[in-house]
Order: sequence, then structure tokens, then C-alpha cells
Amino acid sequence: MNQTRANITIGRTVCPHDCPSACALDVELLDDDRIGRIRGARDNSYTLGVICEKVARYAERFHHPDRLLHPLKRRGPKGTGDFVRISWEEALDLTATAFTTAERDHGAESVWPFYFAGTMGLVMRDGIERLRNAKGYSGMYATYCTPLSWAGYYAGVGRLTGVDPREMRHSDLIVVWGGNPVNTQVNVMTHVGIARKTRGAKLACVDVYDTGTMKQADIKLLIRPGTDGALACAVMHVLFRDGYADREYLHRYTDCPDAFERHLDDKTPQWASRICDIPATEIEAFAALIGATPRSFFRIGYGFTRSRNGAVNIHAVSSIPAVTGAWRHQGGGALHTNSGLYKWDKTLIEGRDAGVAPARMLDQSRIGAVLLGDPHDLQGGPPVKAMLIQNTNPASVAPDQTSVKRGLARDDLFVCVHEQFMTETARYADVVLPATMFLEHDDVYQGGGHQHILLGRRLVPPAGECRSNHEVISAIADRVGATHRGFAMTPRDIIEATLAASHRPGLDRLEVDGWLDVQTDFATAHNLDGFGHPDGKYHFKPDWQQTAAYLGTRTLGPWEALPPFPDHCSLIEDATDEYPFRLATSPARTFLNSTFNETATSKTREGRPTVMVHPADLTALGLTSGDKVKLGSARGEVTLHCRANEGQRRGVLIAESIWPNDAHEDGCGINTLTGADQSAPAGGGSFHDNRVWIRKA
Ligand SMILES: Nc1nc2c(c(=O)[nH]1)N[C@H]1C(S)=C(S)[C@@H](COP(=O)(O)OP(=O)(O)OC[C@H]3O[C@@H](n4cnc5c(=O)[nH]c(N)nc54)[C@H](O)[C@@H]3O)O[C@H]1N2
Ligand SMILES: Nc1nc2c(c(=O)[nH]1)N[C@H]1C(S)=C(S)[C@@H](COP(=O)(O)OP(=O)(O)OC[C@H]3O[C@@H](n4cnc5c(=O)[nH]c(N)nc54)[C@H](O)[C@@H]3O)O[C@H]1N2
Ligand code: SF4
Ligand SMILES: [Mo]
Repeated sequence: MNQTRANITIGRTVCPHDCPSACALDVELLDDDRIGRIRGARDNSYTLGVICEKVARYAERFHHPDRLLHPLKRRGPKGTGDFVRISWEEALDLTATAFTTAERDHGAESVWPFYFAGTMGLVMRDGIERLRNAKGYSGMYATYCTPLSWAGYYAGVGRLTGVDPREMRHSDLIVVWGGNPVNTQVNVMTHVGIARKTRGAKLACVDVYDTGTMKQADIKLLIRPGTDGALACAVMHVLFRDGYADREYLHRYTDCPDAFERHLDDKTPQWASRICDIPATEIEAFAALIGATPRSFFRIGYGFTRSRNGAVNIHAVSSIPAVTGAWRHQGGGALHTNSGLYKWDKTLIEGRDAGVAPARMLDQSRIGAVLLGDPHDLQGGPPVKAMLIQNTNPASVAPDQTSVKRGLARDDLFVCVHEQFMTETARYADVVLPATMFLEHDDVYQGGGHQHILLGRRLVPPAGECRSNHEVISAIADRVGATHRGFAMTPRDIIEATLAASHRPGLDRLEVDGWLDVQTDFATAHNLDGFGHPDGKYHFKPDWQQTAAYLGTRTLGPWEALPPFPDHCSLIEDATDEYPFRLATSPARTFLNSTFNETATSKTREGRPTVMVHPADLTALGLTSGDKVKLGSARGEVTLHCRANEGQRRGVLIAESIWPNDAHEDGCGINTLTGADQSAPAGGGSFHDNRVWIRKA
């Protein structure tokens, strides 16, 4: 229901972006189709009235003069962005004809619907799966973001849930490990702030540079990228050594505490100090604080898992509260994601009951290799001849950018991109379709970092000729002869039916309240009735094959080289003489992956593409802060400017991302440097694990 404040109508909806906060929003509706300021809903117990600055000024993106407003057909060469306007009829016919021709000549698996999380709405994001399931098109195994972290957390805990983040108000120590919520999910800081104010809680932060979160922390651990496993092991070594391990808890709730304790015997702070490049005394003090603070809350981020050893590292970090028994206490335990809380029945949304034999799954992060016909990636099946791309911008965000661009530029490949802006990917399309934004369609959302199901309402009519993902999927389905009842339903009908199938209250409840708090009880959230594995124990000894199966894949990458227990795993791209630096490409505050990098305010805030370098390294390299530099990896070269930064280890480079490709010289974006090799045990982007050289441009 819309409300009125100071004569301005306020509409309530949800932020759709790929962010664990999934904020409940109050939107100023200035007239029938213009929005004003956006604020966080004060009455949502997680949002608490706070949202990030980029969404607060969403009007800048929503009413952007460069928004796509009508369908386009390519006129110039692929990648150049030379298009002419066409009608929806023509655009859909061209797309359907290309799909039908590919299917006829090469089989249904030669069509590859490709998507990610531009919107997190379940109907608009996942509806594309219904099209592929109804046709037997190739599937996509989503690996940009979560497989490394989910594998490692699941291997230990046995489920993808954690402690209610609102419990932080009862915490005495909050450890933000490998995440930067000041940039990436600001609401965590609201709840940290409450704990600090009301209880004097301490904030500890583990990162590879002095992020906004690190700057606010009482305890700062500034380590080398990819060494979190070593730090966590040394912390646990001290916990066992100094009597902080809760042995009664360990024997009741964990799989093999004695073997694990012996394994940690030589994982001393001195050992970790050499790997992490921090003083052993800092590790001792950190461990003692964790040991002495029963109410320690581990808020475990994604960033530190974007390394080839990321699954091992997050498993190691998740093991710490299992050693201290922090899970027992209010305000103690861990949260990585609550994705496992919702238990949606997605049969209707994804058309899982379409009755067509399942097709091969192609690795999302390997899009370059797939399009270039790598036989290993194609798994003995046909080449990809036609694509529909929704909700993602692979020519910017996917690793190994050079291959992605070469693949997309193939003359014998048909690509339809459904987008809000003329992204790097859209420039390679044969047909571009204009997409609605979240304020123009209905959907339902879940909080990855909290515990709400939220209703996203359509508040204004679509701009120009924009159509929603659901409309486009249904129109293509109609033309290619894909049948499923979902294509004829409205988004609201689909939401209603999905809520019912998932045993949740109906849409009328969501209509009134705006959201539903689905938090489980204390004992369940704290795993006090047992962890998620069949034996009810926390597993110090991971079963990576079972973990990969849980994630819906077989083991990928060099998984047999993973250590049997938490450890420092050396699978990362360690520096060499040729590539002496380690580069992390951490998220910039006012971009969200490649979204918002089209807004002037974000670009102004971020300045220009920059790599931060330790001042001593700059001197040794003969560089001055502000110089134009080139970075090179085995994959390619990128041009940007350097800036001195004391707050990182020597030998480490940080390039906050993701800038538009053409903000760099030659249009080569930061992912020209990153690798698309599959990480163990189940794939996943290792965006912060790059060995590179740096020199003056
Ligand atoms: N402003 C903004 N917000 C975002 C995003 C964005 O791009 N920009 N992206 C959204 C998405 S898709 C996601 S998945 C989430 C992710 O949000 P987070 O969980 O916060 O993860 P990241 O942002 O990838 O990285 C967080 C931090 O990890 C650090 N890091 C990198 N390597 C290591 C390492 O080896 N060890 C340690 N300890 N730290 C390391 C990085 O420097 C960075 O500061 O954020 C979402 N929110
Ligand atoms: N170097 C480096 N690369 C990274 C990362 C990093 O930290 N460093 N992070 C990685 C991570 S964690 C992730 S999740 C990926 C994310 O990568 P992407 O999922 O590609 O995320 P975005 O760049 O935000 O692109 C989303 C696109 O969807 C469009 N969109 C939004 N809503 C809708 C809609 O309703 N319909 C349609 N059709 N389109 C819509 C937006 O306009 C935008 O262009 O990037 C990865 N790439
Ligand atoms: S913090 Fe995240 S969920 Fe909240 S408004 Fe910003 S991008 Fe959206
Ligand atoms: Mo992500």
C-alpha cells in the first residue's frame, strides 16, 4: 500500500540488486512515472532505515538518458555498438528463428540461455530456467560468485544458514572476515554499530587492505591474499594450546576433534606469520581475544573465498567457532549466508516439471572457452550457436575477458541481450531488448544476509517499450514451441503459487506487511540440535565429493590436491620472478559489479581506474603515485593509474572494481587479468587470486 509523507507518495518495495542486504525500500513517487529519493524502510528489523548511497540516488540510474527504451538490431560489426531500432515483433521473431535454426541444425543443446543476478527477484531471475527446461537447451552452472564459499562453509556446517544477524546486539566481539560491508552490504555495519554502542562490542576485521570496514575496526588483521587458512589454523592452534577449546562441545558436536588438534600441532603463529606476512604477536592477541569472548560472532564474507584455495580457507574460518563452542551463546556463532533458510519450491518458476530430459550444464565462468569451442567445456556436445543473455554482463564481469570477447564476436553465433543499458555485452549482440527495472515489475525476494522474504512491487509503468524478463521469456517460449503453464501466468500468480508450494503464507500477507520474517528458533540457527550433516556434527574433515554433489555438480578443478583438514593450501597463484605481485580486484563502494558504473556520480566518486601499491614497492619500482601503469598476467594486460597506499602488504596490489572496460585504454577491463580455470572442489571465480607484473605505461 502506498503512503503519503509531506505530500509525497511513498511506495514500498525491495532492492533487487545482488547484495546480501536485500533492503526493504521506501520510494518517493513524484508523479505517475518519476521517482525521487529512496530510503530504507525503518520498520524492517534488518534494514532499520539504512541503505547504501548508490541506491538512495537510484533516480539517477532509473531516469538515465542512456537507458535502453526500444529493441535494436545490429548494423555494424560485433562489439562496436552500431544498432538500428526495430519493433518488438521483429526482435522476437529474429531471436526465435535463430533458436529454432540452431536447434534444427545442431540440436537443442546448441542454444544456451545465460543469466545471473542483475535482479535477485525469483520470478525475473530464474524464469529463464523454465525456457531451457521446456526445450532441453544447455543449462548454466553458476560459478561467478558462490561455489567456492558455499562449498567451504557447507563442508563444515552441513547447511547454508547461520545466526540471526540481529543477534549481533548481544555480541561482545564481531569478526568481519574477508568481507567489506562498508562497501558491499552496509546494513551489517548498522548491526555492528548497535553492538558497539550498547555493549561496547569490539570489531575485528581480516582483509588484504585497509578497507572502510578495516578503518572502523578495533582489531585489524591485514594479511596477504589467499592466506586466511593459515591464519585460521594458527588461531585454532592457540585456542587448543591455551585451554580456550571447549572440549565438551567439541566431543558432542564435531566429527574428529582429537585428530584435528594433532593436525594443528605445528600450525603455530610463527608458521602462519611467514605465510600471512603479519607478526605472530598479532595472531596470538587475536586468538586470545576470540578465546576469552564466548559471544564472538563471525560474519564471514565472500571476498576472501575468490581464490583457488578459497573453499579451504572459508572452511578453516568456519571451524573457529566450532572449536570455542561460540555457537552455544546468544550473539555467538557464525553467519555466511542464509540462502539455505528459504527452502523454496521452484518447480513452477524454473519449469522443473517440464518433462524434457536434462541437458548438459556449461560453466558460467568458462563462457569464453565454451564459446571458443573448448572440447572439455562442450563435454562432447554441439557448439553453442545461439544465446539469450539476461541479468548479466559477462564481457565485463567474467574472468578471462579476452576469450569472452573473442567468443562473443564469433560470426556464426547469434546473441540476444535483454538489458537496461548498452553494456559491453550488449554491444556484441545481434538483437538487444530493453528491460524493465525493479520499480516497473512485481517480484519476490529473499535476504541472503538476513531472514526475510520480501515483496517487490511494481510502482510505476515501464519506461519506453521496456518489457520484463518474464514477458520476454514467455514471448520467446511461444515462438519456439516451448510449453509450460508458467509462461501463461502473471508474475503475481507465480509468486502466489510458489509461496503456497513452499508452505508460506499467501501473497495477501506480504501485501499488507511487505515482508515475512522466517527466522528459525535459536537452537536451530545455532545448530544446537545438531549441524546439517547426517551425523549432526560439524566436520573438520571435509568430504569434497559430497559437497560438490550438494552444490549440484561433480568435483571440479584439482580437488584431490585439497588438504584433508583446514590448512594453508598452496594452489593459489603465488608470486614468481616473472609475476612478482599478487592482485586483488575488490568491489568499489559505488559500483555493484558492473552496475552503477554508468552513473556519473559513481564514476566521479571512484575517480579513475586505479591500482593501489605499497609506497615501498612504488619506490623500488621507480614509480610515483599517480603514474600511468600497466599490469600484466598470463592472460593479458590492463592500463590504469597507480596510487600509494600504506594499508596493504608489500607485494600486494589492489584494484577496486569494476570500471567500464572502456575506462581503461584499449577497452581492456580488469578481468582481462583474471583466470577462468576451474577452482576446487566445485568451480568458482578466483577474482582476487592473480599473479601479475606492474610497470610504467
Ligand atoms: N558496492 C558494492 N557492493 C556489492 C558488490 C559490489 O561489487 N560493489 N557486489 C555484490 C556481490 S555480487 C557480492 S557477492 C557481495 C560480496 O561482498 P563481500 O562478502 O564483502 O565480498 P567481496 O566484496 O568480494 O570482498 C570483500 C573483501 O574481501 C577482501 N579480500 C580479497 N581477497 C582476500 C583474501 O585473500 N583474504 C581476505 N581476508 N580478504 C580478501 C577484499 O579486499 C574485499 O575488501 O557484495 C555485493 N555488494
Ligand atoms: N574483477 C572482478 N570481477 C568480478 C567480481 C569481482 O569482485 N572482481 N565479482 C564477481 C561477482 S561476486 C559476481 S556476482 C559477478 C556479477 O556479475 P553480473 O551478474 O554480470 O552483475 P552486474 O555487473 O551487476 O550485471 C548485471 C546486469 O543485469 C542488468 N539487469 C539488472 N536488472 C535486470 C532485469 O530485471 N532484467 C534484465 N534483463 N537485466 C537486468 C543490469 O543492467 C546489469 O548490466 O561479477 C563477478 N566479477
Ligand atoms: S545495501 Fe545492498 S540491498 Fe541495500 S540498497 Fe544497497 S545494494 Fe540494495
Ligand atoms: Mo557476487
